[in-house]
Amino acid sequence: FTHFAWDDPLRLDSALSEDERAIRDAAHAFCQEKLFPRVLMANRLETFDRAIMNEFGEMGFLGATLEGYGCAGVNYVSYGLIAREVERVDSGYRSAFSVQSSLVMYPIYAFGSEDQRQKYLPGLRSGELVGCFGLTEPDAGSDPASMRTRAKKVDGGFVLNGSKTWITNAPIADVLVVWAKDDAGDIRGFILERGTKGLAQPKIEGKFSLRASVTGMIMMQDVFVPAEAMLPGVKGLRGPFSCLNNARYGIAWGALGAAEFCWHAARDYTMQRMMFGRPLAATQLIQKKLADMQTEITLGLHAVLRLGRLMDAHDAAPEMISLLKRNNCGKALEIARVARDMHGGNGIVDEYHVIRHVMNLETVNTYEGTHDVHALILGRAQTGLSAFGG
Ligand code: TGC
Ligand code: FAD
Repeated sequence: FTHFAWDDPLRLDSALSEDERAIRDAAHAFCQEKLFPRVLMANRLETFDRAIMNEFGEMGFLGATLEGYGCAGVNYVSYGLIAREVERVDSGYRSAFSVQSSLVMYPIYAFGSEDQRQKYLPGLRSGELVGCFGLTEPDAGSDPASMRTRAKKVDGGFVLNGSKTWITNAPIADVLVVWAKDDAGDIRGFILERGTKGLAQPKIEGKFSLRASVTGMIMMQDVFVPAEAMLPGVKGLRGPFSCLNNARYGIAWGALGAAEFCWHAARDYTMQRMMFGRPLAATQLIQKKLADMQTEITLGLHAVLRLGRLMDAHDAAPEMISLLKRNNCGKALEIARVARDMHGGNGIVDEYHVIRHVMNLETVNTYEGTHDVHALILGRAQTGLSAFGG
């Protein structure tokens, strides 16, 4: 037998290519040196530093899996490794990265016209433009098929009416990918631009989760867009769900980055903390908790690496993504809560960072399909029976 590395028990490192390791290491260094120092105050003051989008662009993170238009063209495993490093710092920063990449650039790339790609992708790639993705509505969250936003055909284009809520980056977005039903009742994607008459992008205040990410609404009152603003390449729920497949995959990696931070913090803290005359880490209960964290994170990472390999081989099904989005977010949230407990009273202070991850992971467990909605997707896949509606 060879050496056992406690922090990489099943050798994820050796399952990566040289390029993937280099991308991971560069992402780790950037996130620790540039993002980590500003997250405490950003979270405390509920602010998002817009310059981070340009820095992501300089690092080649934005739309990294896309080919051309200045994008890096890396594989899905690398995309996941970047998400893990960004979320090791903060889920809100990973949100900004994944919305821009998977929910804004991807649909323009996959379903847009060549003119739309040329117009938007270079600016989104560099971070000069910020995008957002409007699917959820006040009365249509888990069930986007029941959306009320309408795009009415008029001379030369469409008029959009409706509202979207809980939209990451909406208040700072220059480019808004909005999903609406057309006159035939089919869901279509539209690219809206900031400043268009009738369009408002208010901020949602008072979040106790993802405070370092800006979240808002998209209000549309008789917003006219030319016919060329519609994404020509997709019709129906397949459009937004195709984007969600990629974003959910990234979240399955990212949530484990947050979990790893909490695990390492709990280990370090309990090694130092003396209670009853010995380090907390010398007690059986604490060691069991550390072993559970190590086990779940290791299993989750190897599972998501397998999924990444399948995605790179164009051999992945959406249910595989549901399985790991659900499991890894749920496990990460549980690990963060236990790590918070292991820090005792200090665990509620933001300077220890664990409570911030606990609060963030509540959102991560909810958005992009809640934990229970993904259970229903998996239940339907194994029984053939849909438990969603009536
Ligand atoms: P259903 O009958 O299942 O499907 C309707 C049509 O869509 C197709 N489809 C998919 N296509 C590609 N990928 C997938 N994952 C797909 N899932 C479904 C399907 O084939 C069908 O196509 P067609 O051509 O036959 O019409 O539709 P349903 O209405 O029964 O769906 C049920 C359910 C619950 C699975 C679905 O509504 C769902 O997933 N709900 C969750 C909603 C959600 O995830 N919202 C996310 C909003 S965006 C967000 O949260 C961003 S946060 C980002 C951040 O800050 O990081
Ligand atoms: P609901 O759908 O009302 O669900 C409430 C509860 O009911 C959940 O526990 C759910 O699991 C449960 N439930 C729902 N249906 C069933 C059922 N059939 N059976 C049993 N239980 C059920 N959306 C976007 O479009 N773009 C974004 O950029 C975006 N960013 C977000 C950022 C943040 C910070 C947050 C909090 C949300 C964001 N969302 C975004 C919205 C997110 O996707 C939704 O919140 C999520 O899909 C759940 O919808 P809901 O909040 O309306 O909850």
